[in-house]
Amino acid sequence: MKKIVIAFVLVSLMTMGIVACSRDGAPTVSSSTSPVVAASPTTPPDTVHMDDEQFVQKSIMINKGESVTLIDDVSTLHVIANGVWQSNGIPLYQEEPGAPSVQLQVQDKGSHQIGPFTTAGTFHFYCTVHQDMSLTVIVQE
Ligand SMILES: [Cu+2]
Repeated sequence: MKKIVIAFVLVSLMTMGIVACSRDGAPTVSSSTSPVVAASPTTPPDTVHMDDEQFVQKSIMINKGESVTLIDDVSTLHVIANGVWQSNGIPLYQEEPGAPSVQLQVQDKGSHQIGPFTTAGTFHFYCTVHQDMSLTVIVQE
């Protein structure tokens, strides 16, 4: 009988310890996710993420003079250049008038800025490694 009581007390103490720990952690968590920063705590504006073989979004709209930050969410290598993947599966390198010249590698969860875009218009970029991985940047006046 004594052993059972001791075991019960031990379990109770352990449970209390866990509850105490989680209570200690709670205020820290809630303060770090305050409404002020909740809008976009990790993603600055004008950011496009990339997964294994695609831009997570196909297009982005920015204002003239701004740049776009490409973020590689995985370790996959992406080689970004001016141009598009055509519907026949063949890439077309084309540097559109007014577009910043882009020829860059992003890998290992790194990030890279393209721009600034100093001319209003619609500009196309593609990944030379992954078929159909294309991004359209729309620059507003
Ligand atoms: Cu790619």
